[in-house]
Amino acid sequence: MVEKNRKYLVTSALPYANGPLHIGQIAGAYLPADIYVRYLRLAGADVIYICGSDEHGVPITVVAEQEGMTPQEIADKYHFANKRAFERFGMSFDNYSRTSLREIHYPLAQQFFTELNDAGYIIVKESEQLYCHDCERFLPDRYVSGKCPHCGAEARGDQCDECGRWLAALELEEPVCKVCGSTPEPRKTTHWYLELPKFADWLREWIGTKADWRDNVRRFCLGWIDEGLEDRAITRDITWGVPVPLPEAEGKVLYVWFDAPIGYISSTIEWAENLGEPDRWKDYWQNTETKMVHFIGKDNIVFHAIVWPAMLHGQTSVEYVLPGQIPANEFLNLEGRQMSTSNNWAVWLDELLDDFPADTVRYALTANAPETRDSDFTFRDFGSRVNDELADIFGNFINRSLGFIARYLGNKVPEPGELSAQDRELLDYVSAQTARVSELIENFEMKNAQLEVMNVARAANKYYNDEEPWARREDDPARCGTILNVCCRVVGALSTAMEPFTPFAAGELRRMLGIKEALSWEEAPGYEPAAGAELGEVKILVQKIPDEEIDRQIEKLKAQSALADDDVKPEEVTTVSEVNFDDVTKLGLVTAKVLECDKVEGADKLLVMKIDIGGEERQIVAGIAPWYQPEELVGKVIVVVANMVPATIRGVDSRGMLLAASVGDDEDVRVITVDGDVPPGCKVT
Ligand code: B3M
Ligand code: ZN
Repeated sequence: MVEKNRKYLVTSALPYANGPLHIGQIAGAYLPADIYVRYLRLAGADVIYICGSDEHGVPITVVAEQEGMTPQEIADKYHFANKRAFERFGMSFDNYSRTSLREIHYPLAQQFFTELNDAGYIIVKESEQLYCHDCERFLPDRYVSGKCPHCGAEARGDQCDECGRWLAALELEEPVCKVCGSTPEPRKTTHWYLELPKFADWLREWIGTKADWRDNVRRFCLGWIDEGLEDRAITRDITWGVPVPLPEAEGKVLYVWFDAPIGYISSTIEWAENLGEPDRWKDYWQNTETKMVHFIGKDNIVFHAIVWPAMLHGQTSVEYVLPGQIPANEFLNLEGRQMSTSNNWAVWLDELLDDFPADTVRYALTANAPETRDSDFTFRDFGSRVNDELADIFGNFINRSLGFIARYLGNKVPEPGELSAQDRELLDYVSAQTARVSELIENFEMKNAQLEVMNVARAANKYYNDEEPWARREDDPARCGTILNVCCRVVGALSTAMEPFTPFAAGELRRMLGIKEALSWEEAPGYEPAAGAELGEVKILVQKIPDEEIDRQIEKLKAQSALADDDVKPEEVTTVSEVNFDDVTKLGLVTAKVLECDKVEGADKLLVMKIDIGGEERQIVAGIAPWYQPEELVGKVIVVVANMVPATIRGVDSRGMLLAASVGDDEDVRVITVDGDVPPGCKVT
């Protein structure tokens, strides 16, 4: 239930102003937040929705160097472009600011630093940083790439996208300067470090109270704290950013992840100033009763759930509100592969909106939202979501019911007679669904929420079919009028229920019904239009997308991408149905050590191996001979399904199955091995 005497402060991650927005970002941190906020407003909550561009640090300077512009020019270019794209998409920010806002953001970020420093949470250390001799400069963050020391994936100097860890450039294995390609070397420099270990106990206790956080966020944080928090450098040797407010730190700026979240506050201050009530921001930020909700993608969890709360907690002059919820979404893939801006394997929001109405994009992204696991956007799925669901179910109901009134009933809301059991059943369902949708949205289940709203439109279509108003028009006009009156009520309810998801269509519904101000969440299900009121002109609500248009989009994506044609096989994307935790544990996955391995005579694909699964020896057969010599596997710790039904393969007994990754169409097959020194027989989940 929305708490009406409480303030809500909702944010979406501040996107870097270093490139256009793609739909993966939108599905993760923006659209779900906009749904939440639009709902809260309709439900009567006191809510502000804050965002802005993240304009500092290496993410900006790297692109500036690539494009031969100054960092400020890059920030200007993408700040305004992204702001505009968000507007076209129907994002309803109360304020969209930027962190290069000198008058507000700089002093506030510096104050955060100073207070933490004065309170003894910051320590200055001389340490080695990577330095490029050819470029004659230090290489912070994204100026370096190399291998992640934790998972071995190719990582940037600030973070590993693969395992989500926050890294220091110096930790990378085989580092390379991204500017000139040479190998950088460590050199001494001085930096200021946030002493995270001092917050560990407090953080553990605080996160312990967050029983309602999503599992992925809680587990990730507690894991991080248990691994042991480290001091983290919060200054950098570059010139673009907020200067470190210490005379001895000349030439250094605050690390972008230090100043970025403070941007949430400075954006709120700007909002208050624009309102002419400059202190109004304090009602939200300096109020521990505020419910603060940060929508982010999963790669930003550590900064929002660990570093940022520590920064807020460490302030001494005021008590700030702490994050109440951090709905972190998983990633959206594209046509079966990871979205990649460097390979141009991405769909840019602005370009998509040139070709399709915002509501269709919003609908399809929510229907396929990466809420609890990664999901996949495909253009075919986009087409069928729009055509078979949004147009055929929602659009169709509106069109046929209001169209009927326009054609046969003088385009006026008909007089209702006594309501039948069927009428009441439908209207009760609308009420019950409205309540259900509230619950889902408040639980950040936007995908299910949208599905339940669509179920209202489904039920309304069925009602319309069953009641057959067209068949009663001549011999029972009163009943016909009642049916259409009931339909108008449902259209009214939908004009509010659809508002968070498809705000443009919702506005159209209001226009057709002559509703000036959106109906509140509370009043919408009981909406009764005034009989005799004239309706607006009925227009088709959702245009279908022709197949050729979908083909064109797929071709365009292939053509723009730097990937080889063969790598792009959109039609072959396999989608798997969702499983729950129990399904996974049923598998009986354990680690196993390969003791012996041999070819199977007369079967050129098979290898037979003796494995140790923890005090028990087993024989298994695996079809991996084309890709492995037997001796390569001996001694490796692999993962097997230990509870496979026993089988005899080419006359050889097999009691288990090993896991392997198939690259391409079995062009290569790689056996899954275990990172680190793990004994056989460990449970794998
Ligand atoms: N700019 C990373 C990102 O755009 C970063 C978020 C800042 S939120 C305070 O994903
Ligand atoms: Zn990693």
